[in-house]
Amino acid sequence: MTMSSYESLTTESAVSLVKKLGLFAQSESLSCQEIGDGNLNYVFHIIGKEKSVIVKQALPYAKVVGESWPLTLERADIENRALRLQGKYAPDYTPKVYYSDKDLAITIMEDLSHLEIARTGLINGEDYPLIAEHTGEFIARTLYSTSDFAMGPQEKKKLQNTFCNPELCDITEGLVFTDPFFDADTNDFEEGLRSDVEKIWQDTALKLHAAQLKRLFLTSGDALLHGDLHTGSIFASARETKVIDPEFAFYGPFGFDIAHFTANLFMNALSRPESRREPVYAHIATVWDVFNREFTRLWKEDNKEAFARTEGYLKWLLADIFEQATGFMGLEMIRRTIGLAHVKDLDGIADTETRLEAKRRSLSIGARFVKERRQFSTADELVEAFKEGL
Ligand code: SR1
Ligand code: MG
Repeated sequence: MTMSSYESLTTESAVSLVKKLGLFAQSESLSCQEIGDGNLNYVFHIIGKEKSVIVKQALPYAKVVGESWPLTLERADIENRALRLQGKYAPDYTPKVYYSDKDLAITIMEDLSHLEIARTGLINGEDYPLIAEHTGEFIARTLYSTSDFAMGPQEKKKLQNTFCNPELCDITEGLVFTDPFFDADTNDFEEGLRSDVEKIWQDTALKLHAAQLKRLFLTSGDALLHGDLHTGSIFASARETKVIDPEFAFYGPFGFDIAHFTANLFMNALSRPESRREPVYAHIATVWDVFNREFTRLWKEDNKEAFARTEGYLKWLLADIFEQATGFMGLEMIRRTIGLAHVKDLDGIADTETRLEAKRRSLSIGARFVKERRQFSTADELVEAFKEGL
């Protein structure tokens, strides 16, 4: 079915649509609720007698700001195509797509409501013992499989051309890489942090590092990234992990996705009492171990690069990915603290002084990761530096 023009769905029209598509019988009584709590989209949860689905629709503006921030509907198509590719390379960790419509900007997919958004669970004290292993496999497989090494440069460039995503990249370039370092209108921070924030605006060395990392984001095209892999983009349980929402997908630097996952884990650690932080630290070590192991396995199994067996090449590449990821991780911690889009882990700390202290730690540790990224070479060293910064 194609519709020539966009219309935003309501709970009623979402139900009509899934019936019209034959996903449910016309006569079936369905319940439908809009459950989207992200920054950009509508998410309808439709439940029938024997099955349920999710209908996700992109809005022509950023929900987090309102209609004054228009946003391309093209992102729904990017998300749908990214989900299908991620489903090919990491099927265990990707929701199934049943239907998509470019004009309506919708994707109808597997209902994951038996799982919980990992950010919510982590805030409520869940540890999700397999989340880091699964996410490490997801990142290594999706990145390696869409890189020059797996696809060869010609095929990769053809795919890269179809994932340009300029508007969503512009959001990241502004909100993550630029605005927090200037007195920009998009910034949003508590008055109690003003002197810490002004220090960032005056920190020329930090700004130079941010500029270098931004350039890497602007110019590298290593692999098809998820592009927004924070803990709110993961559904989890004790046994299962599903990575959702790849609307920011584009060809970017290898280190970006793992950086966002680990930054959001560190910010969750800041929200926990000391006695509950170890499982989060263990996730940071595990995701790096698994990423390195899986990337190495795929590299050795199938590689189109003539230099693949050249002594030292893989080792150098993994070290380079770690260095850039450490910098991206620090930038994500800074922007989630003082930029437009915050995290509930920090904002949800009820006591004002404790919350401000946690946010100060997020800024100072984040800045250290950015500036000293070349000095770290293992996840354990990152955890040690984090502890030193507490
Ligand atoms: C206007 S969108 C704000 C943030 O939400 C998304 O999840 C991305 O992280 C983006 O930076
Ligand atoms: Mg999202």
